[in-house]
Amino acid sequence: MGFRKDFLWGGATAANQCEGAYNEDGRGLANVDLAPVGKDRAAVINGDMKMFDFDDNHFYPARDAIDMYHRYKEDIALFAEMGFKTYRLSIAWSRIFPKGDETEPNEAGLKYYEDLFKECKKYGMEPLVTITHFDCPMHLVEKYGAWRSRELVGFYENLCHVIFNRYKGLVKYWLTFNEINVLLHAPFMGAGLYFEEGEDKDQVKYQAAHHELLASAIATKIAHEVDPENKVGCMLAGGSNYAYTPKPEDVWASRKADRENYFFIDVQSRGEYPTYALKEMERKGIELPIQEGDLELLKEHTVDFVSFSYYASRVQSTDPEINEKAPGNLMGGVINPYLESSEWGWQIDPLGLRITLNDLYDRYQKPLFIVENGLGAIDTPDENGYVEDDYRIEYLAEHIKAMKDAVEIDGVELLGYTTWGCIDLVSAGTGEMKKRYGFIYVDRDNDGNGTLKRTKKKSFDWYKQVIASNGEDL
Ligand code: P53
Repeated sequence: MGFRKDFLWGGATAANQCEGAYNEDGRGLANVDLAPVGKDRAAVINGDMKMFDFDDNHFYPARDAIDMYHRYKEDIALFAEMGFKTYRLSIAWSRIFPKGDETEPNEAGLKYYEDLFKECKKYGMEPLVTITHFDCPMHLVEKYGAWRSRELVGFYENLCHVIFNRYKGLVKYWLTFNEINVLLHAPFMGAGLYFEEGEDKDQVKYQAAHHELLASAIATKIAHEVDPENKVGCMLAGGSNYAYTPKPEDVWASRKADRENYFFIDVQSRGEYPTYALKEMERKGIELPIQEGDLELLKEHTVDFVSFSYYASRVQSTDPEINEKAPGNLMGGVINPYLESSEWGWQIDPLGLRITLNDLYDRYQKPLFIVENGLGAIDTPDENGYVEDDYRIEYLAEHIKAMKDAVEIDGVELLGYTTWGCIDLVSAGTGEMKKRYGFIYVDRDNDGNGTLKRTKKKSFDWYKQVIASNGEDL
């Protein structure tokens, strides 16, 4: 009983939230570099405020982030000390193709990740690589309008050819697009989409979605051709929806909210556009730019496993009186009166993780992988820089128990679990440093001050013991 012997315990990061070195070794500028911390961030990541270059009135935290670009050896050594079996990270597209549409890759960028993967392997850690974690080279944004253009499919295909060949034997687990459904909710961050005045936003988003889905299928195809050992997953911003009451209208609203998310995964995992979505698009006058051969590609190259992030469940209500929105919840929904919230208002629901695992397993019948989960909290180090983060330990322990129930009691097939932000990093939603998820504290604040020194938190030793006991000792 318990977790499988080869269960992949580990942690997760994304290039733009930890690497920094935004203009070193030939790296090109990307959309994610241009999301400032503070009040304008939401408008920028939504594609409503044009931010195609840096200005003096904003602070851009991704530029330097936690400087992992230069410190990855130290950081990976710490992950290894915790006993990580896997480390989820993302490739910065613009390190490999600085503009995105070149034919020849940038060797310095390729070499960087090769060294990093070798460093992981040195400790027996399996890299789990997100090909795009919200990033898109700015040149592709400016010249082609990012994923609204079909040409992006070809540029992404080139990227895949290059990385699958170069990292053959070093990387086996791949994710095509991080939280692909975020495209609908934060389109500039999710897919580089900035909207011109008068544009039909829904049309642009679903058109971009088709291109990403196609690119994902092509990536899966190439990955399998280059190395049959490769395993490719899709990645959903997960968290099942609940009905606020048993009123059928509320139940229906929650089902519809689930489907809006499943839309992408339905295509990536089942290989077909679901009828409910096609009908909805027809009603809204949205046209998918489907060309000959597209549907066959989607059908033939479905993913090997389904991965997702889980922070909270969501609640839908149709009662106009129940309108207090759950804060920080990109996907909308109202507050669940039965749950506690984090300092950022994200509601804490461990059982919701078991529910989400079951929903996804019932729907797709493919192995699952939880690739993000964790608590963003304010940490206060003592005079030695030590953080006693019992709140984080409690959050993670409860969620691990729930996932264990899903495995042991419900029989869900689960490949692994990587906690989000295993080392403190820049928040995607807010751009803050003080929203911390890590087992390792990084001395840096929201304005970019600090020594960047790494210090183990209390949760560091705790997670080490969780991994050593294969999830028994919580
Ligand atoms: P932060 C919400 C908003 C933005 C990105 O989020 C999100 C979510 C959660 O659904 O997705 C993931 O940093 C994302 C990570 C991100 C993490 O959630 O806003 O894949 O890049 O850091 C946590 O607290």
